[in-house]
Amino acid sequence: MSSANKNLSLLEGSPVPNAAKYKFGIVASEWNHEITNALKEGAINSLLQNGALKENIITRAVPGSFELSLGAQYLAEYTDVDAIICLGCVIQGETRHFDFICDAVAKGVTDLNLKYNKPVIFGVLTPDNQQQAIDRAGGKHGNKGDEAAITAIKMLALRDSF
Ligand code: DLZ
Repeated sequence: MSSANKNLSLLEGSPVPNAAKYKFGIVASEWNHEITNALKEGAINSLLQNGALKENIITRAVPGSFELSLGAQYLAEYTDVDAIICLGCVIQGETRHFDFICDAVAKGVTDLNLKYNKPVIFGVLTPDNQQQAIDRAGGKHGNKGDEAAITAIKMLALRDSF
């Protein structure tokens, strides 16, 4: 997500495996909801386009990106999803709040991957401003929710390759 020029959904790479047999959880932040709703739509559309069944996609909301880790943990603990996609948008502000939230959610999500041995995808935008967020939520740099969904599918196929 760091490069302005990269749009994973358009990049050439390995083909996206079929997702029909997998269950997905999506947890999205209500902060910057116009952005996170667009990310969620992108993720859901991408899952469906790659074969996932609508009934195998569970979505939940959390108040802010800081809460994404616990929301994802609830999904891992209380449901049988194979992978979880965390979607948020933290816009750089004038205080260090941005750093605390980003650091916390990045660490929380990383820990959940290892704790549950499941893909927990970091679909959190960390733009400098609203326009950069719009550009990455269905705008000129694609939809990072779409990328997060493809990452989840590819990680599940990787697991199944062992
Ligand atoms: C408090 C806060 C601020 C200032 N900015 C954002 C933001 O840009 N994006 C986001 O997802 N959440 C933000 N929050 C809310 C925190 O994530 C969290 O919900 C609160 O600190 C309560 O734990």
